[in-house]
Amino acid sequence: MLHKEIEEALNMQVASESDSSNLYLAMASWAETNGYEGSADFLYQHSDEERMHMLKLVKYINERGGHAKITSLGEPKRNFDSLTDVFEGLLNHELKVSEQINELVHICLQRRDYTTHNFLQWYVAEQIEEEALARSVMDKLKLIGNDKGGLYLFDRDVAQMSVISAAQNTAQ
Ligand code: OFO
Repeated sequence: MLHKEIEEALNMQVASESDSSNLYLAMASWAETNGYEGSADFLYQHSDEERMHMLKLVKYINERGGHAKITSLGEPKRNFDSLTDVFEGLLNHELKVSEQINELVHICLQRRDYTTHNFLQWYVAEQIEEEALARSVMDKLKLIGNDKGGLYLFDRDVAQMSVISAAQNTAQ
């Protein structure tokens, strides 16, 4: 049975993963309507992954005798200045999520909930992959700057980049 504090913290994370999914969906929509098809593909896929992260939490909470609550943190940002603005936003968002996951892990240790601690290791590994991916995308964009040809090639190639999901590397 989940401790109330842990159930609440996990439910906060459900909302956060849903928020991530919506933010990346909004970014995908902006990219698609601004002619960046490759970036849109990348972001649509990323949005789907975040929804999967949310579902995994929902199922875990319910399996452990809690009640997963479906809430929303609000409407995501709709307009972006550039692709750099989009991917900088993505990197910063992932850094924030990593902090949230670390805080969750910390609460589990305080409450001696080693089962949830073990469950959360999947998210710890996933955040390492996602931060690394977001950083490498940003490094490419920094090199390109405002070069139109470079941005065209970036957009063509970014669709092939995806998180080598920790899910595939660890037991699923
Ligand atoms: Fe759910 O991993 Fe990104 O935010």
